[in-house]
Amino acid sequence: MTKTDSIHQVFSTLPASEIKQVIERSRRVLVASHVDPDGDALGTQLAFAEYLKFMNKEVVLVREAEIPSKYHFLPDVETIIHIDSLPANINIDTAVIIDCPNVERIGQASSLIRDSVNVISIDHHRDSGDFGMINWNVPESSSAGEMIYEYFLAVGFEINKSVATQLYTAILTDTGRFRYQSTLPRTMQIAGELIKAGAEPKIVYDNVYYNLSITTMKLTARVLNTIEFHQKGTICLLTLTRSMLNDTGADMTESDGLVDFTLHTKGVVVGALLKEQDSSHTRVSLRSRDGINVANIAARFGGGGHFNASGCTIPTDLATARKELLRLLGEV
Ligand SMILES: [Mn+2]
Repeated sequence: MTKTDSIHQVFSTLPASEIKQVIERSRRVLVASHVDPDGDALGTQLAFAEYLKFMNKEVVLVREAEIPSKYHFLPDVETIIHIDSLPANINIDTAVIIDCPNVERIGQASSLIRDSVNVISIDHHRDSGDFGMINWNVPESSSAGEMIYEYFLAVGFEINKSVATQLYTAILTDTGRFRYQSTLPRTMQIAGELIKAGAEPKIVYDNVYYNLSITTMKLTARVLNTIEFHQKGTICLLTLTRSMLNDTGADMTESDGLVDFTLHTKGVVVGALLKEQDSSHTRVSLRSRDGINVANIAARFGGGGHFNASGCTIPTDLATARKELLRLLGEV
């Protein structure tokens, strides 16, 4: 398959008229995505809701966690209501589930899906299951955002500035800022069309990536200050201690993404961030490139993940965990 073939892949499997027919027959539609929402989940949920409103449908958007503040700029994000605030007897007849390989991923909202509900699944995960009456899955697609764009194009839904912003955010974040291999010519064409329709790249980018809190930046500075290189500069280690959290006022969630700094250096093929949980637990996040499998390393400590990104917990204090990890990495 050449890179330009992906568009055919998406279109050849797109059940646009089937999806549209189910929606036309519906009265009240739930649009759900995975718990711990990311840009792709939130952007596509909101964009699809706009389309449903255009189709004169009642829309139910739910969440069970807080929406990360970097996504608060998304148009209409406040229309996603907490599951506890939903009327108890709300009856939906259709559920559109986006970016989820199985129905459990939507969390508590799955309790709204009774047997009579028509389920439409739109997803791009490799391990996606057929749990709906319509299952549209394109693992080659960069993002659910890209798939929703193709659907809107197929049914002739005109994209306004809000929808363009929502879908652009979905694609930008799920491609790692247009960096992952899933970024194909078609991905960039769609991004271009979304800019034409009103998405503002700088505004989206600044909100998502250049909007960190002072505590996060202070924690980043402290963690970067611990940088070590081993094995002739092929291994990079970063360390986060409990006292760094105390000193900066940051919490552990603010360490998200710090491990990625380990691969910023030329020559480094394995990176690890060691996070002190307590005196007998150390959390380790691992990253790799050049065909090195860090899922194996995480598995040695009962963890798991992907070939190039994994994690585990070592049941020792920080100093011992560091030694154990370096010994194992020395054998790679
Ligand atoms: Mn996604």
